[in-house]
Amino acid sequence: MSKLEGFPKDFLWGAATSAYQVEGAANEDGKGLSQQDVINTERHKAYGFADASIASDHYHKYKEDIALFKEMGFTSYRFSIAWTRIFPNGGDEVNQAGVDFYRNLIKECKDNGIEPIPTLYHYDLPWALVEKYNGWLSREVVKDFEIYAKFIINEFKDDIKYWVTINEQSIIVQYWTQKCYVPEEYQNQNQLRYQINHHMNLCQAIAVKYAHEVGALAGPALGYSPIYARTCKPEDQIAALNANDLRNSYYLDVYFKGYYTVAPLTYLQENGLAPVIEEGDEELFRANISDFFAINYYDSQCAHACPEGAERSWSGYNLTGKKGDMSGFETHPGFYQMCPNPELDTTAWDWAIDPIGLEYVYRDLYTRYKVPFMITENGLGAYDDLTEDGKIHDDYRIDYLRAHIQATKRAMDKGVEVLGYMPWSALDLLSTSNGYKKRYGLIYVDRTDEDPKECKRIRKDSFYWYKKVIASDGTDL
Ligand code: BGP
Repeated sequence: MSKLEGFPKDFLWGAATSAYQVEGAANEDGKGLSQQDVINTERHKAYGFADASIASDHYHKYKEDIALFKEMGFTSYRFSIAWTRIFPNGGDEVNQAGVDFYRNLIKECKDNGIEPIPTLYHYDLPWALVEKYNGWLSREVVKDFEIYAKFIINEFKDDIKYWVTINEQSIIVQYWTQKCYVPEEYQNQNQLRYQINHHMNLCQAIAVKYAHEVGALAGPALGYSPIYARTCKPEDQIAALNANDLRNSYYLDVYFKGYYTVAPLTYLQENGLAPVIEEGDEELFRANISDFFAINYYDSQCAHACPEGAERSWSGYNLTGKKGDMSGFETHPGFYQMCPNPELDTTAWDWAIDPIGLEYVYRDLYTRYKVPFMITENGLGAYDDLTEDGKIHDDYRIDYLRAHIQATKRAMDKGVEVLGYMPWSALDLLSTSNGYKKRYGLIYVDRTDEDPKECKRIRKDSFYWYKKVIASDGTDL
């Protein structure tokens, strides 16, 4: 087979955002509070990060933003729908203004030749459901999600071809109190991490079912990092396999094969961490297999063997943006321990930079699952400086994106099916872990954590670069 010259003509070039991180207008037009409105006000403010009330003001500026996307040549835009705009309190009482907002957003995309790719759920559960039954901790959430998913998929059945179901379940398990509101009395019950994930698996299968009923395609977005062994010692290789099984395959096997991967499930059972699975749950998974895999790729990870006697711990954070300030590494005694990779450079927040890791992911997963991929996140979180003459010279971001586009091309040249590339993020937005200090956008949003100012949009150097990339079908990198 001859190598593709550029990317295919119908390749979906674009970028991504999520509702609570970009929209703002948190209390406008009938929107209900989401758990992220509360988490960001209560906890993140303590670190000096902005909350979600204004964010990047996309709610009011979406037309201006889509005009900028068109200028870059986007043919796709991945955004998420805020459940609380549609059903402010969960349940079934529709807020028409919320439906209208997304109808207008979708129309604006289509009028500008941009394929709208919505995510159903990106961390922002209605707060009313947390108050009612502790949100994701309870299986009751599945009924509310079903009402929401069925409604919205039907509402936009004529406009949406690809539905991204749930964003980053594996990251939710890792960082459960940041991504879900977990009342303090439950925060030491780690089995609940996997129970929440099980409830999400049921929701994601239900979303796939409704998407299929209207002839659309659906797939999950998972934060996916390949895991290397720290050394070639057999003990470290097994540890890396264990980590890969628990942090990656445990999710993908449910989405694409309809069952939980046996080794990690056994490990969870032996350690009192396994979810309660009811009769019929796995049948639901098997009846509703996803069509594509939406990959959120930022970094690769590394693991080594871990003695039985070690203390269990979960993934740490770097809240300062100073290299080496990571608060800890996930440790599962007798199974694996995560660690930095001595071979790779990192971002200021300790995320390993590894474009070859993306090529590895494509190749490995295409061999194992043979489904099409789309990149729904990929990007470099960095401090950006606005120069006195109003420019952002983000050559570091261009280098990062270029290398990952090249990795995508190498995988496609080996026959891997990739539908599109939507890096994180279209414009600067509220980072889930670091407010506005850490930026990802192709478009600069002129605000700080402390001062939202006017949220003026400024084209970064990466904006002009990406425009050229798209115009040349990915040949002018
Ligand atoms: C992913 C999320 C996004 C996004 C990104 C960067 O996990 O899906 O919502 O924010 O990571 O992470 P952060 O904002 O923590 O830097």
